Amino acid sequence: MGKFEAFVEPPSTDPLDVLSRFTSHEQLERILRVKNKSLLTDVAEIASIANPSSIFVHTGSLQDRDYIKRKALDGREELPSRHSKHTVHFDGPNDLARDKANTRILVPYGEGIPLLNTLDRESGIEEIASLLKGSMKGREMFVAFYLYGPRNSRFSLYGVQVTDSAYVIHSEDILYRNCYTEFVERGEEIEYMLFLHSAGARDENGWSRDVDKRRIYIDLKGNAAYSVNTQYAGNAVGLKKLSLRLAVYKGFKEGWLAEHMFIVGVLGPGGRVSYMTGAFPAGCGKTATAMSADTVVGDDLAIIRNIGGVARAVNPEVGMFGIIDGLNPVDDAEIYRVLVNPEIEAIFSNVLLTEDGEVWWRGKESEPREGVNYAGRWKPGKTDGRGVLLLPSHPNARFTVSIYHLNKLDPAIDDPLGVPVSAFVFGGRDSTTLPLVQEAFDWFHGISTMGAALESESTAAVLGRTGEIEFNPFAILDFLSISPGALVDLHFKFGEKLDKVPRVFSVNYFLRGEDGRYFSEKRDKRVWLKWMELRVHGDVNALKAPTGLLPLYDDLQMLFDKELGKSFNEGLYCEMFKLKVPKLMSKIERIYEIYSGIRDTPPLFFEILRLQLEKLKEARSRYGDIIEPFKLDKG
Ligand code: SPV
Ligand code: MN
Repeated sequence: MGKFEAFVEPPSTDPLDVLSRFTSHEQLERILRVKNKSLLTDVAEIASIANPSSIFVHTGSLQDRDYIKRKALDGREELPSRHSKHTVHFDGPNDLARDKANTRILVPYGEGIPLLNTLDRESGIEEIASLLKGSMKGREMFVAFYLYGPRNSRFSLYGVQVTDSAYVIHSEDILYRNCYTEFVERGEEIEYMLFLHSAGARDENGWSRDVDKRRIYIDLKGNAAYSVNTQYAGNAVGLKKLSLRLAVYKGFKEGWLAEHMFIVGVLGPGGRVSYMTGAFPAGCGKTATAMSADTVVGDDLAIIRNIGGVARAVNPEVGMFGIIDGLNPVDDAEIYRVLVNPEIEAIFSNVLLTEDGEVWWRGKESEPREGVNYAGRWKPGKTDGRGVLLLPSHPNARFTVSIYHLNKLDPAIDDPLGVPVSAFVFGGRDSTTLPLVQEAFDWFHGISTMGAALESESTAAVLGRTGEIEFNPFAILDFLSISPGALVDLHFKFGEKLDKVPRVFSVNYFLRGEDGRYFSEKRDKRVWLKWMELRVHGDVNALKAPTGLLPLYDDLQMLFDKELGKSFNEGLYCEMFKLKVPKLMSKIERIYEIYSGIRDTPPLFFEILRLQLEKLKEARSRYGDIIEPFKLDKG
């Protein structure tokens, strides 16, 4: 009995009979080597409903990888560029980002999850089955197997992707480790996440035509996700963010963390390495922060478990799907070098592809020339229907490359036990309120006032308006499958059981002055990381603010000089670290109010927030509304 059994007509017979209708002898052999009955049933049911012309089973071999790339080009899902290893993919003008409104968690009838977009499971599956009906007619259906984590690791999960898009599989070939072999060797024992995707009907450009019927449903009970009428990777690549929701749910049941976090190593005195994980909403400098560290384990996702009392993290991915807009050779030297190397395989999405085959994005040294982009033909000066200038390359344009090309790749990338985490960092896009960096008083204070209280202005990574301040706990609200209250509780309990509890920090690169100018430059990220590293080891002192511990001016001055050869004046320090008490109080009040409506929030969380408010009130009566950092005592 598969997930779609009720929708197969005539009712499914033996999956083998069904599969043999869609497969050549060779492909049938490949799938039959995977001895997992429920998987065969799922694939057979999907094929009966979607009716592809054939099925291709990806074994992970080089030939199969080449076949997928060729299919992506033949089907014009990817366009060639001047360099044979660089291809360009366009999602279509109405499919350029994650679709929050149509992404839902399927739950039992009558149930809901606070703040999440849910739908009753039966209706959701029925809707997907009807949208899927005949959707792969005339197209090949690909079945591919990927690991979500290192090989031979207790952290890792397994995913099976079924899709009619060669671009989706090509992306996954870059982003994840293939595990067909593991499925052949131990198929029956493997518990897998199933990802079903169809781009649906396509228009003359190859873009999904029925984006109004775009649906992304996450089926917790079935350990599956379904996505139709879309191509944008955040909606379509199952192992990316659809898997994250399934992992969050599994982690919640089993007591570990699936996070929207980078994992980096920061070098400290004497050559020590301190690993940090950092949660930032999309478009808030997460990849850039990762690249500014000394070593990189991951730039987007982390699975963190308690191993012998230590929080250890692995990156479930081996590639990056990062924002390319603005990447330039000065601020982003590490990744820029990879992206302009013609020998490195890369997919560029929603950039400008010029007539002479150059891939152009904002940040390239050349000027953009005529070509095609996310909205069709483009030339300098082109406007949209309302007279607004069309950007040559989209703000959510992205690159897909393997992480193994980074010079800074951490040697532990494939370690089944991951790396020990000594700091959790939370960052958002907040122009007005939080100081540049601060350290929490302890785990519970940090989880409550930094992780659970994260707010950030919306960006182009999600369809809809940008620049609006949004509640985004742990920078993972878009990828949650449990209540934010339960997530706080999970973090509390996770920390409680550790012998070595990570320190918690918040950063805010986006703080601006009244003239709208950012106080912090892109390359300053390195200084904030280095300060945190010194704090982890108790090497520098800090100022005790009511909301946390702040850096001393002298320490930052030393780090700016040492890391960037840059002077750092006291006036700027004051702007970055002065506390605006009324704004900080309103933030805590807003957060308190939100969680008051979430029943499973632990009582300790409210206690911490009340205490935080008390401290802010006391400070206000002592110092007034604005507190200059120089007035604070050392902590
Ligand atoms: C994000 O939006 O957080 C991303 C890209 O990392 S996506 O795959 O769209 O989620
Ligand atoms: Mn992300």
